Amino acid sequence: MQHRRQRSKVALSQKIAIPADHPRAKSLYTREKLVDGFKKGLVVPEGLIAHGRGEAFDYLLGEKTTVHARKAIKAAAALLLLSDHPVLSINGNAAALCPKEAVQLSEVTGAGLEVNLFYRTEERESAIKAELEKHGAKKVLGVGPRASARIPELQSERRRVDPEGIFMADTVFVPLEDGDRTEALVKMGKKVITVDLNPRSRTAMAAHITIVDNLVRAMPALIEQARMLKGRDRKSLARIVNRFNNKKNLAQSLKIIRSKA
Ligand code: PTJ
Repeated sequence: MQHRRQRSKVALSQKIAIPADHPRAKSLYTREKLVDGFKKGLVVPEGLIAHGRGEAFDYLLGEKTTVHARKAIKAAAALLLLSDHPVLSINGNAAALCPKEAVQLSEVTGAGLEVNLFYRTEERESAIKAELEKHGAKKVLGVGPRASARIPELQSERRRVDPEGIFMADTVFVPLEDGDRTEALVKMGKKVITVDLNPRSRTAMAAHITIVDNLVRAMPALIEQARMLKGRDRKSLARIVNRFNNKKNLAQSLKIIRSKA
């Protein structure tokens, strides 16, 4: 197992292999994935900065999935399963950090996969689509002329969405998102789930369910929860969602961060 991990690290970084027993090995490995994604044209330089900001919060959270994040993950899995037309919105960082998990989550929950970029270029759209397809995606929405619908009152490139995807979705999963679009999606009447290490970001506060956790830990946990909850009746799933209080959950995550800062 260790041997396999070492090998993949070497493959990711042409510079040096990260020693598996390094105290910050996981964090360094995640960085390498992003740098690799940057070199492949998936991630923008700004995405590297955004990740650094996330790392600071993660450090204060103890770099582990908290009990509060677990509650949010359970509620998010239940909501995705309850939704008629859920869509996972994939940006550059998400494509670099967890392409396989994005495809798996879409398969377990029946959610669509849509490329949506703040720094949108045709090259990046195609590179992200290809990355998702490499990991098994059969249909990728929001690329090229498909992104023909517009989110009202939004000026950034994130406004361009697929009429068969985010535009008609009842629930949108938006990891590492900017506040403007989250607020616009909520205004459109959609349920919004996010993963954001900053519990004070506008996205974290505007979403219905915010998972305050690192995307690289949250995604596998979300897939596991969705697998466990799949098959439960709608009443039981709705109870899980209704019991979740995002405001309270964010306050609890913030309390942990404050206690360490
Ligand atoms: O690929 P594009 O063009 O769509 O651009 C993507 C970025 C990430 C550059 C863009 O969405 C952006 O600028 O994001 P922000 O506004 O910096 O927000 C990113 C949020 O995600 C911040 O609150 C970070 O703390 C948080 N974050 C960063 N890395 C992670 C994270 N949250 C969870 N897991 C992470 N790995």
